[in-house]
Amino acid sequence: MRSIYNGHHGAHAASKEFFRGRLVDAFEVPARADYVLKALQASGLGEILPPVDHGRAPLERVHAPAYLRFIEGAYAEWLATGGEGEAFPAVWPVRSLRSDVEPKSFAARMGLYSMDSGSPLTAGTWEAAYWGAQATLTGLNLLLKDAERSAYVLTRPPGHHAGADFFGGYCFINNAAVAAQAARDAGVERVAILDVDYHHGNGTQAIFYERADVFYASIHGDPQTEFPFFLGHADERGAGAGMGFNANFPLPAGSSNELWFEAFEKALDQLNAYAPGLLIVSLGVDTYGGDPISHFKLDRPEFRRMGQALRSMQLPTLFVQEGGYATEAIGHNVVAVLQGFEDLS
Ligand code: SP5
Ligand code: ZN
Repeated sequence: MRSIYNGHHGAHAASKEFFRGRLVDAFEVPARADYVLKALQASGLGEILPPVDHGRAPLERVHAPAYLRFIEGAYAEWLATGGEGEAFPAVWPVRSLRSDVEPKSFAARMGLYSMDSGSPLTAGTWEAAYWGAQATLTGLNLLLKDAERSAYVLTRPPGHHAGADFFGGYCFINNAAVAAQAARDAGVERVAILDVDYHHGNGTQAIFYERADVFYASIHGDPQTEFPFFLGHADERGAGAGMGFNANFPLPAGSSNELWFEAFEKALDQLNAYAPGLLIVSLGVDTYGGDPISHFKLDRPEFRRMGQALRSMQLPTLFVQEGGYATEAIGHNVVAVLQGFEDLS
């Protein structure tokens, strides 16, 4: 399996994030990808390629152009308005407030275009996120143009919490959604997205919620207690034409591996029944027992088993890196999934 490595990821380097009203050390750090790269190189899984630039158009198929322009210029605005260090929002247009008028105030636009205060925006956020999307499109092309069976996209910041016009949960551009839309635009009739990150991919779900051509399924910590809190319940099954093409499997924090795989198999069954032409895996490995911010218990053997089960779907499969915060272990966990998929030992 070949990989695409977003060599620009280090441009997005936050040192702190807000948690319980204080700045704590950031969890989503460049070392995450550095460790995965090291493990990939040692694994002998296959070539590691740089991204090809596909331009802005495929990003605008998913994200509002005004949102992308905002992210691109936000850090310069932050500095120009007297901001120092990493940029955070502090005010949001929640219920009864208007989000259809874009305010002039930078602070107000930070809120308009975000969902949390835990996702620092830095000088190189746009560069890293832009090239992450390009890396994902490059990986997709290995499947669509070169007819490869699978590819892995090593990138950060992650993507699945980012909506059409907001950032949050460490995510700015929704790489999996960009790839799914690009696959549709290239003629793939039905695209399946399977999100195995510990957190529900609220952005991905929302982007495709009313559509029948992209099926989103996710196994994640119950939003009653786990981020992103406000989406990811089992009764969210899609709307309008998309009814029946969204499947959530929330599990209580602390759930056993047995429960996790039970839900995972149910998700695979639903995706199989959908008969997709392509599978995109939002590959977060924050389901790892040693993850510092999550509460499932998977370990190497389970990650390998996950990869083996994904192979049994017999679909062209694009793995896109999402979360995973046990920095030194991430690489081994990712490689275990990919080796399971390749059925290598
Ligand atoms: C892509 C992804 O996995 N995003 C996750 C975003 C989670 N944001 C909330 C983090 C809360 C951090 N809690 C720290 C607890 C330390 N004891
Ligand atoms: Zn996560």
